[in-house]
Amino acid sequence: MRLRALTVAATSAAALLAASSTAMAHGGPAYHPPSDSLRALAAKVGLRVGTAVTPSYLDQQAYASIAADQFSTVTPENEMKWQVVEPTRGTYDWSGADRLVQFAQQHGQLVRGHTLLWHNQLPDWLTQGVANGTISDAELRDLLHKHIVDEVTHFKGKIWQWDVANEFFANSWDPHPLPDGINGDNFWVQHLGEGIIADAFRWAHEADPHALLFYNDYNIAGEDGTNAKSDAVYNWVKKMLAEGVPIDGVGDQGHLDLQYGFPTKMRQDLQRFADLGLKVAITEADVRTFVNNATEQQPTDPLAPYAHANYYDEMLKACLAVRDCISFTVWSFGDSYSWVPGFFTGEGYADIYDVNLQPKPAYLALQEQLALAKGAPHRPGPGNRGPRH
Ligand code: 9MR
Repeated sequence: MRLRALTVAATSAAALLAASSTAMAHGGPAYHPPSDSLRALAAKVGLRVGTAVTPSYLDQQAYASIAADQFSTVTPENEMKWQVVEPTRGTYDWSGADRLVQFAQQHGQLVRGHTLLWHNQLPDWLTQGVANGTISDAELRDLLHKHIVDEVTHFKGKIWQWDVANEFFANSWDPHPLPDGINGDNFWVQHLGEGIIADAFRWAHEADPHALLFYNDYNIAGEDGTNAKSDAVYNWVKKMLAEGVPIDGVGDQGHLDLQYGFPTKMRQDLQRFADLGLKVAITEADVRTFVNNATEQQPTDPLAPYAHANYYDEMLKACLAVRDCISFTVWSFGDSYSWVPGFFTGEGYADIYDVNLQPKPAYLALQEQLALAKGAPHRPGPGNRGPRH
């Protein structure tokens, strides 16, 4: 009897250990979100639903609850950017990003790392040093290499997808595109040449061979009407893959604006990236429109909430229609936290929760669409692993 009890105890301890190590590999201890949450519904169709998070806001209970319950992946909105992680040359501050990674692990979430190589939010010491000639281009290259290796190494094993390179391609209004569509005015391209993008992927891959490495940009799923920027990224990424550059995915940011219409090529643009053997993702979804003021963010057009919900719905559908679209991330979830009012005069109402953190029609549209997608034959997911699993 005593022996049997001991055996049972030992067996259940072993089972517990196995269960917890499996859970750890998938992003931390088991967390049980509400069954009608976005993340629970998305799990059934092999999709992660994510949000940008500002780690310091996690002190606010309502914010933290939504972040934990609704989303299965998180992206630090600013806290992994070079300006934040190395404000003083040679002194790292990982505190904000570490806090979010820990939150993610506690809530069974995966992390999108954002972003290693971008022309914005660089530390002043770096841009000033380059401008006044005290940092040469050769030294700049060494500094970038160190930045990428140190950051990827710091978070090694904790990042699901890295946005390695961000926003390198020219828009129709940019004056100096290079022949392949890369923006000739880009800070990094000007100093180190466009080959620096491929190097960044190689360096990141060496530092964490298991992270999925993404190229991330906006207007690359037909949002510019002509599809020219999407074509340029498509041709470039195809060339990079042929050269053996370790690129695993392409992220379309998905910053939409009701005044420009819904980009009808989104699904096919995502699909052709996937057809190259890549993962795809919507990485920074939001839908802005004109509002009464930046505090209340009531749309000036009474029909805007319907169109707003519809754009989110269509964007999610474009992702769901592509089997290798693995995550759909919104760029903050509450209007009072959104970057939009600060960047676009007179616009707002961009997120899926309102300024009081109440779900908007867009939230309900996403919820309904995820519920409807359950069992879609082309999606991976529990009970429906599809031909490629
Ligand atoms: O949302 C971010 C905002 O808080 C920052 O002030 C801004 C600085 O440029 O960057 C915003 O995030 C951007 C992201 O990192 C890359 N794609 C565009 C996003 C919106 O500008």
